[in-house]
Amino acid sequence: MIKIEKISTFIIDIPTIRPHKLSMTSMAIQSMVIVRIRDSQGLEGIGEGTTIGGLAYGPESPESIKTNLDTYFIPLLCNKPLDSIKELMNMLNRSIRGNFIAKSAIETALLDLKGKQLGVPISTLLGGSCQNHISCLWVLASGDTSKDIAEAKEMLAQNRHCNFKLKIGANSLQQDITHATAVKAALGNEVSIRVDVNQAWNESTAIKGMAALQEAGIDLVEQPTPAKDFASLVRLSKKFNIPILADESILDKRDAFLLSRQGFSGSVALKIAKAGGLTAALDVAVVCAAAGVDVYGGTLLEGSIGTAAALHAWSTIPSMQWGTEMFGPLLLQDDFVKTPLNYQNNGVDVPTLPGLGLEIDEQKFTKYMRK
Ligand code: MUC
Ligand code: MG
Repeated sequence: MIKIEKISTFIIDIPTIRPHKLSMTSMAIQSMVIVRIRDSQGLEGIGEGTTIGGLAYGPESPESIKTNLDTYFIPLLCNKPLDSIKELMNMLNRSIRGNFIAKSAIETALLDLKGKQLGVPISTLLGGSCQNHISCLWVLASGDTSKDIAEAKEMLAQNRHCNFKLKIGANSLQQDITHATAVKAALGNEVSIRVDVNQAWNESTAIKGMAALQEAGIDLVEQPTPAKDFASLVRLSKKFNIPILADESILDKRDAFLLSRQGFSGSVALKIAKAGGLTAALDVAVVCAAAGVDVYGGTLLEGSIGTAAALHAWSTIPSMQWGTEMFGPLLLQDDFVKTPLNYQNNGVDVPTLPGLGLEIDEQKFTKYMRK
């Protein structure tokens, strides 16, 4: 019987190509927790647990993810048979509350390992891919309108991305509206522009903001109000034609059920990190499909490992009406996988090699490892 022999965790710090400004923080570096699981045959699975801005985005930080993995997860997993990933994840979910990002890192590494054992990509383990190339937008968040416009024009010229998301909510409403209107006017009607407020508005600000964004031709408003304020999302989704994308509000399938039952008519951002893994994120997609709610492939700005894991999951969803934002690796100055993901033609290819389809470059890994 093949067993889990050893699990190691690392924090990898890589600088971003430019400051990335969100409503709650500005990022100059991304810190990724990497999990390496070795089985009794000597094969290795890798996983990633990553968040944004330390504790600025949510209750897990890179340091807490690593500590909790080392202290609580690893003793539960070591020496366990690798027959059923579902049973291992059920065992973790029974013993450990929350810690969704850490759980996502573990499930990714287990799936990578199982895929390598069987010689199939993770998408096959999840039932099979419906698409091998997935659309991917770019997030403009330099904090400067003219820089954002120049960046978008370069992406359009290279055919690298044709849709954009603006990070707003850190400035006054008037400044944000002026910014979004200017970007939309400069890029034109062919280009889809969405905004992410990251919970920064209350409902009355959101009413003013959404009216102005709708007028400016913005296509989608992500998480305008606080995560727990389901009632405002429902009211706003009924009041405006411009659709709302629920992000921080929806962690798991129960959130998706409760929000849609209250009459929410927008869309939902899926993230493997929010849900606690690939299968849990796909469960959210199933609830959304049953409720007639569109889905979108979201990121917590993971590097190549977390991004590839999500791509395998999203590839099994028959249709993602809003595409994805799996651009995380492109925001980093360097990578520590031997062959990075292939971004082309306004999207990214789903890897096809066994497991995640990625291999660690050990020299780079050591270079960026937090000592
Ligand atoms: C979020 O809230 O959507 C995704 C892209 C980005 O720039 O930040 C994230 C998080
Ligand atoms: Mg968001």
